[in-house]
Order: sequence, then C-alpha cells, then structure tokens
Amino acid sequence: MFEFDKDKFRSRFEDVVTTLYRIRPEDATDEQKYYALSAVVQHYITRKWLETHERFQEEDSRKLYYLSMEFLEGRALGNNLINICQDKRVREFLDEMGISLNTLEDQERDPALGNGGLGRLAACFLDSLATLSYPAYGCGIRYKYGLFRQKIVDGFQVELPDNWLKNGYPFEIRRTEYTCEVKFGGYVETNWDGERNHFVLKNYDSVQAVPYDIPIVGYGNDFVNTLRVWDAEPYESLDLDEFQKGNYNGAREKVNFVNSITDVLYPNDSNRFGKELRLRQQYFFVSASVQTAIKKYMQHHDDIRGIRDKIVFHMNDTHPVLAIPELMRILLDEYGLDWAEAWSLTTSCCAFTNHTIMSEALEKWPRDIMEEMLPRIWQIISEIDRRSKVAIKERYGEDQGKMYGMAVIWDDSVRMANLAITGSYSVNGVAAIHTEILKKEVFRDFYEMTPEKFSNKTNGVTQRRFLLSANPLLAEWITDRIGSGWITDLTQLAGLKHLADDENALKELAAIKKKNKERLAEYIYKNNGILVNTDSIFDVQVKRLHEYKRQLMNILHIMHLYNRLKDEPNLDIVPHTFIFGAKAAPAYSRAKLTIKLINAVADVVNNDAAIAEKLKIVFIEDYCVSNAELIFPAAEISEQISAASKEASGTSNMKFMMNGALTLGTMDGANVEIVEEVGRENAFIFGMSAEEVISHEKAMDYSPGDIIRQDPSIRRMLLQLVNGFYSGDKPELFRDIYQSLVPVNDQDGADRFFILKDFSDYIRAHEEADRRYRNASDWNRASLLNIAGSGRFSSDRTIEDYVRDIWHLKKLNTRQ
Ligand code: 26Q
Repeated sequence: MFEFDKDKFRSRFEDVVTTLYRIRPEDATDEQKYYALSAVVQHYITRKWLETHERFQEEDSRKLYYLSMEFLEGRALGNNLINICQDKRVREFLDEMGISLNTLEDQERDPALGNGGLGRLAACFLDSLATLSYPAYGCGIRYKYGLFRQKIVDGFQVELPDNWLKNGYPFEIRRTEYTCEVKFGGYVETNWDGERNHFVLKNYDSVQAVPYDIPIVGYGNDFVNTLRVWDAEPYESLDLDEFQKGNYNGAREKVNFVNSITDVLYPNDSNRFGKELRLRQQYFFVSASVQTAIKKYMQHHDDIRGIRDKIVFHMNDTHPVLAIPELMRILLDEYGLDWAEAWSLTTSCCAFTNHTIMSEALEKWPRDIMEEMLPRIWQIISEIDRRSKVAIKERYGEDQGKMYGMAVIWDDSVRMANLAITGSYSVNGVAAIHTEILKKEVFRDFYEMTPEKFSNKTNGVTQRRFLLSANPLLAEWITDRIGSGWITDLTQLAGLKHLADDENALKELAAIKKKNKERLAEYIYKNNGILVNTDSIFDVQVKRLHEYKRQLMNILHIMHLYNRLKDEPNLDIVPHTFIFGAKAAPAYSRAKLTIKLINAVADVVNNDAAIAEKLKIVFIEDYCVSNAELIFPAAEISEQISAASKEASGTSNMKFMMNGALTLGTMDGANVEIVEEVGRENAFIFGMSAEEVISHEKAMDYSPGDIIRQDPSIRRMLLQLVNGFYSGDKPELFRDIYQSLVPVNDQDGADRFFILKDFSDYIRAHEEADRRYRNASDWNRASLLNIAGSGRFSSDRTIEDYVRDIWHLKKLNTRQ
C-alpha cells in the first residue's frame, strides 16, 4: 500500500506553492494551500489513473458509459484523500506544519453540476464503480455555471450564479486530443449510388466538443475511472469577415451562441418547460460521448459489430436518450450498416433508468424544434417510430389505446421515455414500489409487450462519503466494534445489531450524535445567527423543494404545533429544532413561496420568547453536498413525507438512516424498503398508501372540504395563511398556498398532494416520535438498529445489481 513520505510530501507541497504562486509557503493563503495540496494529490492519482487505463487496454474490457446530464460530485479533495487512504497521514503532516486540513478542504468550491437526487446518484454510482474495479466512464457536461447558489434575503430565495471555475478546478485535465465535432442544423441530402441511399448532412453548424477528464478514485484499490465532461467551443473565436466589415458584435455572435451550449445547468428538477437550448445540450454531450466511445473501440478492433460485447450506454433518465438515434446515425451513415443490423446493435448497447412516475415530468420535444436543430436525427427517430408502430399494429391491430401508450411520436412531439424504452434492452425503476408502478401504470403497455426488459434496481448511496467522511466519529466507533470491512461491504453493519441492548454502547452512540449536533449547531449559529438547543430533537427535511415532497405539510404541522403551544403555554413537549434545506427552481413560484412561508413562520416562532426553549425553525441556506455532510450526521428524525407513489426512491432517506436518524415518512419510494430492513417499530410511518393515492387520483373523488369543515384547528392554521399572522402588512402574500389547499368548491381539484388528507396521521406520527424520544435508551436502540440495518442501501450493492442483470461488466484484475 502506497504511503506519502513525510519529508517528500512536505517538500513537494512547498515546492508547488512556490511554483504556482511565486510565494514563500509561510505567506500562502489558505486558498493557495488548497490548490497546492490538490495538485500534490492529483499528481499521485494521475499515475494510478494512467495505469488503470493501460490495464483496460490490455484486458480489452467491456466498458460502461454512464450518460448523465448531471453529476453532483461535491468536493473532491477530502474524498480523494480518503479513497487513497492518506487522509489521516496528510492531516498529521499538515498539523505538524501548523495547517488544518479541514480549513483547506473548506476552500474548495462545491462542483454543483446537478440539481438533486438524480445527479447525486450518478456521483455515488461512479464512486462505487471505481471502488469495485469496474471499467466505466461518466459522460456529462462541463457547465460553466453549476446549480445556482441560494441566498435567503428577507425570507425569499435569491439565486446567484455559481461560477465554480473562476479560479480553476485542480482535478480536471483538458484533453484537446479527444476534441470532436458535433453538427447542428442544415439539411439532409440523399444520394442513391445504385445500391443504397447515402444520407449526408449539408450546410450545418459545427461545434467543437472539448473533453475535460476528472479522476474518480476507487477506495483503497489504486483504481481510477474517468468522469468526462464536455465543453462547447467555437471553431473560430471570431468571425473575421464580419470583423473586417467593422461588425464587431456580429463577429462574436456565433461564438457566443456556441458558448451558450455549456453555459449553465438548467436549475429545474422536473420537466416544466422544454427549452430549445436544453435539447441542444442533450445532443451535444451525447453525440460527443457516443462518437468517442465508438472511435476508441475501433482503434483496437476491426469489426463494428463487436460493440455489442464491449460497450454499454446507460441513460440516466430520458435526458441522454438521443444516444439511441445518434448511435443509429453512426452505424448507418458512417459504417454503412443496414437498418436491421444497426437497430439490433443499438438495442443491445442501450439501457435506460426512469426516475419519475409523474406523467407531467416526462420529456417531450416538439417536432419542429427537433427537425430544424437535428434534421438527420429527426429522420431516424421518425423511422424508429414508423417501424415500432408497424410492430404494435401487428400485435394489437387497431387498438388505439396501445398505440397511444407506446408511440414514440404523438401529437407531433417526440416522447423521450417511449423512445428510450423502444431502443433499450433494459428498463429499470429505482425502488421496488416505483418499478411496480411503472409496470402497472406508467409503462403498462410496454411491460405487457416486453416484460423481460423491466427490472428494479433500488438506489443506494456511497458510505465512503456519507458515513466514513461525513461522520468520522461514528465511522471510528463502528470500526472499533466490527472492524473496517463495512467501508467496502456495508452489509457488515448488521454486526452491530447485537449491541442493541448494550447500554454502554448506546450511550456512546448518543454522545456521538450529540457532538454532531453541536457541530451543526455551530454552523447554524455562524450562518443563521440562531442559537439552537442541542438537547432538542433535530428534525430534518433537506431535498429539492417540490409540492409532491410536501415541505408545506411539514411547515403547516409546525404552525399547528405553535398554535397548541400558544394555547397551552405549559404543554410539556419534547423541545424541537426543525431544520429545512431546499432549493426551488427559479421559475417555480409556489415552491419559492413555500420557502418564504417557512422563513416567515421561523421569524415569528424563533422570536417568541415564551416558547424559546421549545421550538426553533432553521432554514439552511444553499443546501448542497458539502453542508449535507454536516446535516445527516446530526439528524435524529428524517422527514420523508412525499405523497405516496410520487417519490421514485429518495436517497437522502438512506443517508439519514446510515447516520442513525429514524425515518418519519410515508410508504413511498425506498422508505418501503427501509421499513422492511428496520421494522415498522423503528420508524414512524403514516399516511395513505400508494394504491390509495392512485385510486383517489383515478376516481377524482378527493376533496379536503370535509376535513376543513370538521376540524377547527386546521381551519385556524389555514386562516393564518391569509390573515397576516405570518405576513404582517401583506396578508395576501400566501394566498396562492392557501388556494392550493382550500378548494373554492368541493369539485375543485385542489390539494393535488393530499396534504390535508394525510395531516392528522402526520400529527400522530410526530406524537409517537416524541413519546419515543423521551425514552433515551429506547430511542438510541432504534437509532442503532437503523445504522445496523442500512447495509442494503450502499450504492455498492446497487452497482452489483446493475452489473449482474444489465451491464455484465467484469472486474478489472487488480495487480497486487
Ligand atoms: C428535464 C427537462 C428539462 C429540464 C429539466 C429536466 C429535469 C432535470 C432533472 C428533470 C428531472 C431531473 C431530476 C430528477 C431527479 O432528481 N429525480 C430523483 O431521482 C432520484 C434518484 O433516482 C430519486 O431518488 C428521486 O426519488 C427522484 O425524484
């Protein structure tokens, strides 16, 4: 096992500081030291990276290309040090030099090239693939601006640009030698050569795709995979003709247009509006990735038909689904295969994961946009559509229902999910219940026609980041008890179960939780100026803001609790700190208003001296991977309260569990499997089942009218949304939220997410949690059982499931 040598490390580190900044090491700023340390780490990693790829070559490995518009990596320095098993040593060396590793790590800008769950899942998958020694590339976009930084100003969300590349990113390598061309626009010329048609794109606009490679370091195995992110660059940085005519703006026009492709990540985590630029982004990175994969393959093989054994393209939701027609284009137009052969190869190489059941979130692109931007791709999609319609008709005759369910093109729009399923050999959901809903509802017709394509792959998260690195105290405690095997085999945590009745062990566990709560309390004090009571229960909901996730139900419950406390000042409740973290899509006004409501309630409650000891509400600004790493270890209640059937899986639920929080949630997504592992008695489950929700949706028979009429405390709480109780001189501020809950008449389709329907049971679940918390040893026991039961939710397990059933990769032989 490699180890940094103390003297060499020190002299290298100091050398790099001086070389990079022309400065004496003792005069360097923390940021300069961060860059220098990163360079030292990168130096070591790059050697291993090169070796890993030489071995791919030697073994002619089958490779996975994980295509994703998002990779929410989080900080790299600390993670890389942990994965090369040098964090303790380097921490010591730096300590001796009077430098704090934590301070240097805090200099790193969080690369936020993702919105939420889907992007973070991609990052966890890369970590696990590398740790398990599977040859894989992540393929994505190098957005110049990642997900916006969130500021809270007067309780409202304000978005600031995330210029993460401003001072350079120390772990990327620009690979100009792999630059390739991506073509947009133009028209297709068809030439008959006496035997077959040739399709040639004419008069197109060219964009250069330049890759940047980021190393993905496996844990303790000297194995390094690649995350390849593409930047769009113009061929000419200036249009000289226009320039010479004196048209200086015109001279830059094309350049600006090209640059705009990789400018910014769309801050949307559902398909609320399909903007043209977003389609351009999709084709841009998919075309570059697929072209490069094929080119690389052909460098070492002579028959294109061999790709079926050597390449798998995995599509992370529908965003990269143009990989299907792009691969077809390459096989047909560049390799001259006939349709049948090209289609057979394509459908042997492409696999697809769906991450949502909400039909309004399924991507569709209008024909005119597609046809104008990607004329050849449009032709190919039309042909895929035509042939699939023929096949559907052959099987089902004139059944229009089947046609509607499975058509790729409908109403002059391309339905990306249907294209994905038609062109893939594998389709999976991300939690058992989600996959069942896909099979029974959303993709019922496809499932009936090709059941063998469908499978479930329950999500997982990497314990290296979310336990080992985020919660060093707990990690060490676990290792002391059961050894360090859990770091690469999380099921070993089950070995903690026998401690459930060991009072000593439970006390130690509680002491660790307390320390982690103090660490978070410091962060909160620094960032929010709020002093929280670390003896109160930390009840946390952190995730994107979405109506279906029901942050509104959470804050309504707090409003309700506050009313009770005002009525009965001596009410004996467990002191609570309610913690929220959430970004709202900038155009999603109801979501943004919910953030304002949370902050408005916080303002009133936190400033009410009479209940200061009992209730605090904290909204953590700019929820992101790095503050998540402080939040999970400190949490005691994990709020997973989506309307059942709506959350495909959820992954924060797993991160909380692993850190000893108890789930308070609905039977939705992976919560169902969490409850399977820990038992219903070690979670607080409430609310309607997915079947009930779906049946109310179908029958359209739910109206909250009766609930409102019958419960004065609910009426009071709702009224406070529109009487200025929380909005002073702007009583109408929260009208839209009120309206979303209270129908104008009973037929009105209000409260789409059944908040009031589940409300009383939600209150009950909270009461049960409070009762439980009063008995510390009982609580700690449940907490321990959650940790011990989280083994199934490692992304290592998820990856092994994908490898076994879908990807069929082989572990690279490790040389040691
Ligand atoms: C699509 C088109 C246009 C603009 C934006 C989008 C878009 C972007 C991101 C649509 C969806 C997303 C992200 C979805 C997402 O994060 N889904 C979550 O995936 C997790 C990993 O599987 C699950 O755990 C969550 O349940 C699911 O909500």
